[in-house]
Amino acid sequence: MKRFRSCLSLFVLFFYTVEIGGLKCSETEFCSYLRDRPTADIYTVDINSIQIDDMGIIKFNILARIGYEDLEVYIYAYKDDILRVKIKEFNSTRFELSDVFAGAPNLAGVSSVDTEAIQMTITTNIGSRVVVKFAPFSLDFYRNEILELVLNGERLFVDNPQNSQSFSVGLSFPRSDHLYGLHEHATGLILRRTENDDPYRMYNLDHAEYPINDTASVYGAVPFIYGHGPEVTAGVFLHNAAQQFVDILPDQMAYFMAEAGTLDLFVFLGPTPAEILRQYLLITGVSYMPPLWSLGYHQSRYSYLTQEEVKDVVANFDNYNFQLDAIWLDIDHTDGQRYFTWNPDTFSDPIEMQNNISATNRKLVAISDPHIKVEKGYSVYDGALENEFFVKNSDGSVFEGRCYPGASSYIDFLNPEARNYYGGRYSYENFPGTTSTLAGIWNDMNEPVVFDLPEYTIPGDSLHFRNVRHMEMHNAYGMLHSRATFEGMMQRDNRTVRPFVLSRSHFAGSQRYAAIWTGDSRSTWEYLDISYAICLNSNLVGIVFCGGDVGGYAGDPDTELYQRWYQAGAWLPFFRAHSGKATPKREPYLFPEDVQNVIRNAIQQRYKHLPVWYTLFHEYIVYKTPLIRPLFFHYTNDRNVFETQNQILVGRDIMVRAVTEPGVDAVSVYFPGGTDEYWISLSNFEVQGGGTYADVPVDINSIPIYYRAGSIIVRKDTVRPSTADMINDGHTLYVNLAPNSTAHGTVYLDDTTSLFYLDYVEYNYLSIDYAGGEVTFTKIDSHANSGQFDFVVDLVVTHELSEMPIDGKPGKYIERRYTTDLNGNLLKDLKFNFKRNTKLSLKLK
Ligand code: NBV
Repeated sequence: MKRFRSCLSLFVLFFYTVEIGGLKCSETEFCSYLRDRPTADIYTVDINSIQIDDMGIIKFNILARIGYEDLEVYIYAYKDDILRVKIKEFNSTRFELSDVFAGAPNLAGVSSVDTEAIQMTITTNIGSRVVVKFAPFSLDFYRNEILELVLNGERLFVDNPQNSQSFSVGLSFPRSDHLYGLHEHATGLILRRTENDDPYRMYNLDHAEYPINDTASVYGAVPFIYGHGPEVTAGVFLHNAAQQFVDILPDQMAYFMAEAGTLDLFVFLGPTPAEILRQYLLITGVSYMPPLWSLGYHQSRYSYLTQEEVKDVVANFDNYNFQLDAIWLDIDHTDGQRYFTWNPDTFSDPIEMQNNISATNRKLVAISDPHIKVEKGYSVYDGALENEFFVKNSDGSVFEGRCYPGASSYIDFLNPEARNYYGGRYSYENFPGTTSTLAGIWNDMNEPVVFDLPEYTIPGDSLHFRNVRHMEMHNAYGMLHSRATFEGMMQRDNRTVRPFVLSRSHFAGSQRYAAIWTGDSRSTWEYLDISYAICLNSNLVGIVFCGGDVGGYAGDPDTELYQRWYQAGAWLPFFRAHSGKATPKREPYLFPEDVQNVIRNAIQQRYKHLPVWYTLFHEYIVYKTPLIRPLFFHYTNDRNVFETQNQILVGRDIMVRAVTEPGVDAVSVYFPGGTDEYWISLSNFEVQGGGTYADVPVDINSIPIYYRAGSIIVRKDTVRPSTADMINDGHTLYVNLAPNSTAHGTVYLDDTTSLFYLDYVEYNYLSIDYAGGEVTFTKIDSHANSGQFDFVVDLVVTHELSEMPIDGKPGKYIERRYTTDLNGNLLKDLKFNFKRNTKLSLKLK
């Protein structure tokens, strides 16, 4: 049997990258049962059971038809137009997740409950209403008299004919044109109808070279969905980490079918996409500021095989003048895939290698997967075994499955002590050969992957902490892995340095700990294109630090695709080139000079806009706005943009049109906004008006980028090898005047690496406003200790509309450059200090 197993795993390994597909609904018991079930009104409200406690939590029972089980319903009204509905059996034994919450949501209370013969109307203290229909049972959610969401009683099934704890619920969004969210899938920005297809699957799996346009699950799952129409946006989060399938049905209905866990729904009443995301992030949290270096360019490969090769790659980036912030180590740096060790032959002096990297101002990121080699004497294994920190089989023995190191056990990240133990492995003492230059960790294979088992993952009946079955928490495993890593790295440096973690598997709440990437793509145009849609969606569900492997993971991109990938990748939040084992080497300096130039420019564009990315991160943390945004996020009532996915907004003011099609000499661009919105092209002096389309000529040297008129874009234009080399550089302000000759922007500054911005409020956040030849800087957070963060401006560039676009003909703008103020002082000598000042201004000459 043993021999058969290992042959099997070799076979599995061989087909590993192409074979993993995942089950269809019809191949899983719970989904085929729930999906084919005819609608039925099973429940009526027991009017005598209605109770409201002191906190304003409403509870009542719903009585089932004969043959079904009665249930209890809880309704909570939270501040900020958030409602919550929990439905479960009396004395429910269902698993209730808790690790997703960033903090306890604040109850808002209820101002009135009006009970009539057929329904009860709950009015919350903030004015939203829930109408509970008694017979048959259903729930209607209103904000400002607009019916935004309906929980359909006829699609509510919480009975357990197979004793499986599965359940289903139908939610419709009556005011929506489209549904969005349910990250992560490769079907594009909008969720498509599935009644003639397979439902969207939410089950984290290693899905290498995932088919595009398929509703199969990929690596992450965030069961959060938006319904958006011109008038209003509503959102729902199913707070449940078990496997789910979701059908998208007529009338904008999402029919959730879950394998296990509790039916626990958060309802967000918006009314805008920005409000929906803010409401969701109030519950699930946001990240710390990332270290600035992590927003730079990353170079990776499976694998850089020796310490010499690593040093050589970094040296070549300098020799060929490519900017770079981090070099990555894939699994081959370890001693036989024993994480927290080094291969003694190929990485014999890791400290010297890190010192060498550090001397160039770069960082190192190393991979660390959750499978732990079964081997007595391997200290990570021994410690976890002794403390019972591994996932167990249903009979209580330690679970073992095959992964890269051979027989492996899996850390039980649901157990806080196991997380602590694992996190502690990252200390300098427990991970010998590491220095602070190893500033980031990459958590891969954390769906988690087990090679020799069905669906390449841990069986559902395996046991976690407190006997929670794996099936109940499966989708949260990777999130908890990255949490352990993040907390371990934070501890390693005694909370003096911001850690950076990249995680492949992710779930609601992952944004607090890790960046994500779009996994094992292929080097084809379709995968470049879909990386935009996937990252737009991840931004919509709050996991904002997202990117794709630049160049594609598997295969060998032709030079056109390769260049386009760099140009597009530079505008996604996480910017890393990575490639698979079998691919030819493709570091940018290996290409002919003309290709190098294009790539160099794309990377430089990224570095020039780093103040924009950094400020956006601060604004994400404070205002809960995503870094990149689909156009409908701001142009909420323009139906032309509801499906746009290769054209994105970076923040509010930069619009990027990725070129994701080969051989084109023009691409179609839509300019959103009303007649008072104008878009200023960065590649020529043209201006386009809101609400128009244009075929914009492109060549290989750049992609269409626009600044919004009325914005101030803060850049650092001096080209330096890495972000650390740019710290003392002054800024360039690009002042894009609106027709009324004003413009506005913001900038955030701090020390770029520590937590002093949080612990000692040491940062500077400025509003920058232009009017009448004068730029005014105003401190936004008056309480911040901003004394050490002088704002230095080397150059001001104004873009002034000189000819308005008419009848599809682009307008023109004039560019002026200012290096001195009105008194003839060089701008770069003026340092705007905010120790005592809250407002300073600069008059331009
Ligand atoms: O660690 C090797 C690879 C990694 O390069 C890739 O980015 C991951 O998505 N990893 C998957 C393991 C499986 C490779 C076939």
